[in-house]
Amino acid sequence: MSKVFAAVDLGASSGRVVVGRFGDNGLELDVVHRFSNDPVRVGGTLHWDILSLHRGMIEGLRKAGPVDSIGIDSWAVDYGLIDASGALLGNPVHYRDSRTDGIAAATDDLYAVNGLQTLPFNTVYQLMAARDTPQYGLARHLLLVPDLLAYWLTGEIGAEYTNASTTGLLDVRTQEWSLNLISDLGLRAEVLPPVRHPGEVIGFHEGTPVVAVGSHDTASAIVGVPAEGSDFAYISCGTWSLVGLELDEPVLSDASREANFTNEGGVDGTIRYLRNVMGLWPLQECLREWGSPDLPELLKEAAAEPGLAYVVDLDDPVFMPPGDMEGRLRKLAGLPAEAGRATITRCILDSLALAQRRALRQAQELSGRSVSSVHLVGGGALNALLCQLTADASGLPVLAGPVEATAIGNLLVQARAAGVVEGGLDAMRALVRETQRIVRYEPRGDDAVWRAAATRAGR
Ligand code: ADP
Ligand code: LRH
Repeated sequence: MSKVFAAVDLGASSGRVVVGRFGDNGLELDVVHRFSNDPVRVGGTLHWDILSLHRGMIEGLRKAGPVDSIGIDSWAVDYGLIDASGALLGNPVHYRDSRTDGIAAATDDLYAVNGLQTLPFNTVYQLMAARDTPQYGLARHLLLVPDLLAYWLTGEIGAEYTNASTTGLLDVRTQEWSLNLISDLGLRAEVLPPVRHPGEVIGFHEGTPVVAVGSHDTASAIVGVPAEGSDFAYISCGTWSLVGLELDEPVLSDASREANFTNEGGVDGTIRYLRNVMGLWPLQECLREWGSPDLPELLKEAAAEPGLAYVVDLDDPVFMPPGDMEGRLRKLAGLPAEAGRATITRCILDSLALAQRRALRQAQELSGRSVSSVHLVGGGALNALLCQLTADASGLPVLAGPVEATAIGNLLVQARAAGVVEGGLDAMRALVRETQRIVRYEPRGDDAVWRAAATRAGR
C-alpha cells in the first residue's frame, strides 16, 4: 500500500512543496509548487516576506491534494514573535540584516555551552539586538520560522530540536534550553516553547497530521544524503555551503572553536559537525544585479575561462550583506576592469571550491575522522563546474545529488513516522541511493596548484 507525504521546504532563495509517494517503486517525487523567496527592506530593516511564504505553502498544499502528513523545514536561526492573543508581532527579520553587527564580538564566548560557530546572526545575537524593543517585551512565544508556519497550520506551539540547536540557546549536551546562558544574557526563557523532536505529530491541518521533521533545512538535507557507511563528508550547497561530517558526539576543543566549526543537532541524535561557507550567495547576488541572465549559459562560459586566475577568501564577512556584490568581488579579487561576467563567475566558483577544500580538510583534522568521498546535495549539484572544481580542490570524488535532498529528508522522516520506512539513517539513505540520480566527479589535476591558490586567496 502506498503512502503520500508533502514536504514544505523553504530555502533562502526559493520555496517548494514536494509530494513524495512511497510505494512499490520506492520513492517517487513530484515538485508540485515552486515560489521565489524575496526579502523586503522596509524602514531600514531587511525582512522576510513571511505572508508570501505562507501563501506559497498553502498554494502548494492545495496542489499536493490529499496526503498522509505534512512536514515543514526552512533556513535556520530566524523567528517570529507571537503575542498573548496569538498574533504575529512584526515581520520576521532577515538574518542578513545589520542589526546584529558587532554583537557577537562584544559577547562572551558561548561555545563551551552551545557548541556553535559564531555567526553574527545566531538567534542569540538577534535577540540581544532586539532585547529592548517593545515587540520583544510583549512577546508570549518565540517561534522559529518552520514552527511559526506549523503554528499557523495547527495552532500548536513548539521548538523543533534540530532548528532550536542553531539558536545558540540550546545546551549541546542536554539538548534542552540552557536556562543559565539565557538568564546570564538577560534574555527571556519563558518565550521559548518546549523542545519537540523529528517524528512527533505537532497537530492537524484540516484533519491531516503535521509532523515534526528535521525542520532545519540542513538537518533534512543531511538525512537525504545518499551515503553508504560513515566515511563520507557532505556539502549541502545552495545559498550557503554547509560543509562537514556526521558525528555521534560534539567536538568542543579550542581548535574547533577557533576554526569556527559548529555542532548542530541532527536527526536521530547525530551531531552535524560543519562550517558555514559562503556558498552560492555571491553568485545569486551577482545574477540579481545582472538582471537574471541564463545561468547554465553563464556557467558554460565560466568553464571556458582560465582556472584559478582570480581568487578571493569567500569566508570574508564583507560578502555577507546584500548589494553591490560585483563591486566587492572586483575589489577583493583584484579583477581587472575588462573582466566580464564569465570571469567574475569563474572567480566565485574557484573561490568557493577553495573554501570548501579548506572546510573539508579542517573537518577531518578537527574530528580525527578521515573520509573517502564527498556528497554534494542541493541546487549546487546542478552546477557541474562547481562539482568538478570541488573534486579537484579536495582530491576526493564528489557524488552530486540529489538536488532536492532537503525535501527528501523531510519526506523520509514523515514516512518513517507513518511506518512505511523502517530503520535508521542508513535505511533512509539506501532508499535515496536506489531512487535518485547521482553524478560522480573524479578528482583531477595537481594539489600544488590548489595549495598555491589558497595562499593567494589569503588562507
Ligand atoms: P536554497 O535552499 O539556499 O534557496 P537551493 O538548494 O535551492 O538553495 O540552490 C539554489 C542554487 O542552485 C542557485 O543559487 C543556483 O546557483 C543553483 N542552481 C539552480 N538551478 C541551477 C542550474 N540549472 N544550473 C546550475 N546551478 C543551478
Ligand atoms: C541554510 C541555512 C544554514 C544556516 C543559514 C542561516 O539554508 O539553514 O544551515 O546557517 O541557513
